[in-house]
Amino acid sequence: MAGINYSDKIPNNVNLDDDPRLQRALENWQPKFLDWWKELGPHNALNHDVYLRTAVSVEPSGWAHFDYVKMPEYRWGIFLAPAEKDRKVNFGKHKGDAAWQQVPGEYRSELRRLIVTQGDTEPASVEQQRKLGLTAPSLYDLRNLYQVNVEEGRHLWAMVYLLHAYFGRDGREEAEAMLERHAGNPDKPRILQAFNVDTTDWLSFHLFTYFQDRDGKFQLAALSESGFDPLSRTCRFMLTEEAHHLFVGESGISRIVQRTAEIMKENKLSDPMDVRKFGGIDFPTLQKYINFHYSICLDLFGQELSTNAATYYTMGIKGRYGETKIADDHVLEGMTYRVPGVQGEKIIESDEPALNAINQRLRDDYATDSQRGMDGFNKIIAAHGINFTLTLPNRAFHRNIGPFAQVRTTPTGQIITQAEWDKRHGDWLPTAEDKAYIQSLMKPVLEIGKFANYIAPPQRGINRQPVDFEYVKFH
Ligand code: BYC
Ligand code: FE
Ligand code: FE
Repeated sequence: MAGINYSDKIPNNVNLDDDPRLQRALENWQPKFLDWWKELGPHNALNHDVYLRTAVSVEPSGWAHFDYVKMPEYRWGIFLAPAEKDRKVNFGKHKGDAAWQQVPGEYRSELRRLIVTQGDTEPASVEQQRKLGLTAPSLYDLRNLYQVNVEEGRHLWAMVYLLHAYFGRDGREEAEAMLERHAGNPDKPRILQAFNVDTTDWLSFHLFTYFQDRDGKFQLAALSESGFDPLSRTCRFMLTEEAHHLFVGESGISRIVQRTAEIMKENKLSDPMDVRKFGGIDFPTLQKYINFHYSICLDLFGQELSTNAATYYTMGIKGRYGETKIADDHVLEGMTYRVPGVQGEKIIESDEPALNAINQRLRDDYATDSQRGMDGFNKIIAAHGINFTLTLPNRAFHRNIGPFAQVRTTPTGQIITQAEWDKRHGDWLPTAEDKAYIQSLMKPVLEIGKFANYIAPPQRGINRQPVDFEYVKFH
C-alpha cells in the first residue's frame, strides 16, 4: 500500500511518479485550479492562517494532521482508499467478474458522465459559499467553512484525476470545463440546479452541509460500489472527508436549535416568532428553510423512475447504497420496488421494476438518514420543555424533477391548485422578509471564543483544542 507522497508537487498515493505523462497533464491543470481558487474560492481569504487538517494516510486510523495553513498552500492531492484484494463487480450483468482497473470501452460515455456530474458539484459548492467568510458567527465556524471548502476542492481533484488518468483527451477537456462552468452563471451554469443557488447566510450554510452534502454521501456511497475500481476507491476515501461536512451541518443546526430553545425558555416565550425580538432564529423560519433545502436536494436524486439509473446499475458502474449488504440477487430482473407518483389529484404508490427505481431507492435511504438528525433536533427542543416539532416536508413538496414537478402540494403532501400555491407558498418557503431577517443577523463575530447570538457554542473544539482557540489568524 503506497503511502502519501508529499515531496511531489501533487501529493498522491497513486505512484504518479511512474506515469510522467499523467503527471505532466495534472501539473498543467494545477495552476488553472489555483487561478480558479484565487478568483472564485473563499472571498478575501488568501492570506489567512487557518487551522486545517490535511490527509497524511488513507488508512481509517489517524489520517489527519492539523496545522495552520494558508488555503492556497493546502496540499490538494490524489488519495485513493486501499485496494481491496480480488475485488469483484458486485451487481448487474457482470456480477462476479473481476472489478475493472480500466474503463470498459462500451461504458465509457456513461462513466464519464457520472464522473463529470459528480466532479461538477465540488467546485460549485465552493463558489456558492465563497462570501460566507465575511459574516462568520465565530472563528470556530469560519475554520469549519474553510475546511469544507478545501476538501470540496480536493474532491474536484479526485474526479479530475480519474478524467485525466482514464479518459484521454476528452477527459482532459472535461477537466478544463470543470473550471469554466460556474455556480449561478446564466451562460455556463453548474450541471445540477441545487448547485446554482447562492449560499447567502450561515443558516443556509448549515442546512446545505446537512442536506446537500448528505446527497454527496449517498451518491458517493452508490459510486463507491462501482465495478470500475479506481472510482470505487476514490469515492471511498472521499466519504471519510464527507463525514466531517455532515458533522458541520448537523452540529451547526443543533447549535442554532439549542440557542433558539434557550431564548424561548429564558424569556418564557409562547409565541415562537417572538424569538426574533431577542435576535434568534425562530423555529417557524427554520422550518421554512428546511422545507426549501430538503426539497431541492430530493431533486438531486433524479427522476423517480429512471432508465439511466437502470442502465448504470445493469452495467455495474453505479450501485445502491450498501449494495453488498442488501439481501437479494443484485441483478434485480423481475423484481419490484414501491415508487410514489401522481394519479389525477392524488399521490399514489405503485410497484415498479426495481431496476427503474434505483434513484428512488437512494432517495428513500437519504430520507431516512435525514430524518435521523431531525429527531435529534426535536429532542433538543423537547428537552427545553418547548412544544414544537421540526419535520421534513412530504417528498412531493416543491419538486422540480420527476412526477411531482407537475403538481403543487402543501408540505404535508396535499395537492393544491396553482392559485392556492400562489397565495400560500410564503407560509412554507422563506419569504423576502424572512430572508431579510436572517440576513440582518449575519454580522461577523471574530473575537476568539465568541459566538453570534443566534448560535450556541459547540460542545468541544477541533482536534481537542479548546473552543476559544484561535482557529483562524488574520493578517
Ligand atoms: N438537475 O434519468 P434521470 C455532492 C436530468 S452531491 C438537472 O433521473 P439520472 C456534493 C438527467 O441528467 C452528489 N438535471 O437522471 C454536495 C437526465 O438528463 P437526460 C453529486 C437533472 O441520470 C455538496 C434527465 O434529467 N453526485 O457530491 O438517473 C457539496 C432524466 O433524469 C436532475 C451525483 O449526482 C437535476 N437534479 O440521475 C459538494 C452523482 N436530475 O439524460 C458536493 C452522479 C435529473 O435526459 N450523478 N436530471 O439528458 C448521477 O448519478 C445522475 O446524474 C443523477 C441524475 C442522479 C444526478
Ligand atoms: Fe464533496
Ligand atoms: Fe461535502
